[in-house]
Amino acid sequence: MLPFVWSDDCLRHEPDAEIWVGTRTPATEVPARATAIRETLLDAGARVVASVAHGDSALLTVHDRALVEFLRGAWEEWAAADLPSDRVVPYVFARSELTGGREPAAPAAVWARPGLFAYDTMTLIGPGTWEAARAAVDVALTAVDLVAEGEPLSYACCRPPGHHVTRSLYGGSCYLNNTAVAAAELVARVGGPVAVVDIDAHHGNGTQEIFLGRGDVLTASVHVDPGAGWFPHFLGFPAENDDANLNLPLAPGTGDEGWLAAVREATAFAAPARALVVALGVDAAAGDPESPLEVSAAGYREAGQILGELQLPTVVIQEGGYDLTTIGPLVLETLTGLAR
Ligand code: SP5
Ligand code: ZN
Repeated sequence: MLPFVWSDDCLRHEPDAEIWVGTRTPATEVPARATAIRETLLDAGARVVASVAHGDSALLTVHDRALVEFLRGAWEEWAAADLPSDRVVPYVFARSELTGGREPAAPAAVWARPGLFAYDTMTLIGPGTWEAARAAVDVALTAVDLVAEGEPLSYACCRPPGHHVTRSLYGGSCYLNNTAVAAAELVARVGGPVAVVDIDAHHGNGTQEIFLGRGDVLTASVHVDPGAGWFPHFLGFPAENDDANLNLPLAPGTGDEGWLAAVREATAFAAPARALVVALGVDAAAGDPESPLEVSAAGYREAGQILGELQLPTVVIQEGGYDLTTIGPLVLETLTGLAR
């Protein structure tokens, strides 16, 4: 039976809202996503493995210490400042061009600090955000442990997601890059190269940036074309491709056939690897409120099969997927395909 790793602490992040075009809109990355997946997997007979606490060493191989320490203390510092917002949200951004590439000064105002680390206004921090984000890293590392100890396949049922976080910046509903931590740890445990195949509907820009030029982690991402107006907007194009990175942007409305062809291409790119990380977002599915890719449940099962044919030790990390009625079944379909 497939082992899936779980921590109740992943439920502690309740963003409540996203600030989008200056407006407070309801949060899409909610705790019920994880509980819905958990219910479906338990009903299907999967085996739950309790997450084990890990130190920060793997985390600090992929993220700057300054980002980690900011996230660790951000809510406490914000709450103590008695501000009129109940979530940490940036209002100024320390763009490197603003300071001519020099290090920006450490701002005296608490409300200016998020602008050193955030790249959007959608990714709010509140009580429990740090605990959940850090717990998600532990879930991912526990899933790596299972595979390093001989399981052919493990699944990290974690949130908040991570693939949009770069070495030093958070955004896209993500705080710590669980997928990147898992890939880096697999390199250390199994040996490189390790491949990340990201089938979330959005480009895995953070993972791409973290492993750029490293050579020991291959990154491939299948996603809705940012050039058609989709997050992360500035990245995810074929122009970023090289020997170790493959972007496969797809037009809105692509559907199973085109999406699976791209998944096959990404999988072939991953073939030289000794271990595989699947960044599993199920937001490419038809009916998902956050993407227009129109993939079916059968498509997700086939994607799992295609990835499974690599016959590599495989760690699956949960990324996006926002339709609460289908998120569990879509994850189960993918894992079932992978396990065949
Ligand atoms: C991990 C993941 O799937 N992150 C996706 C983040 C992209 N969110 C983009 C949201 C763009 C505007 N949303 C409008 C608000 C509707 N609720
Ligand atoms: Zn996504």
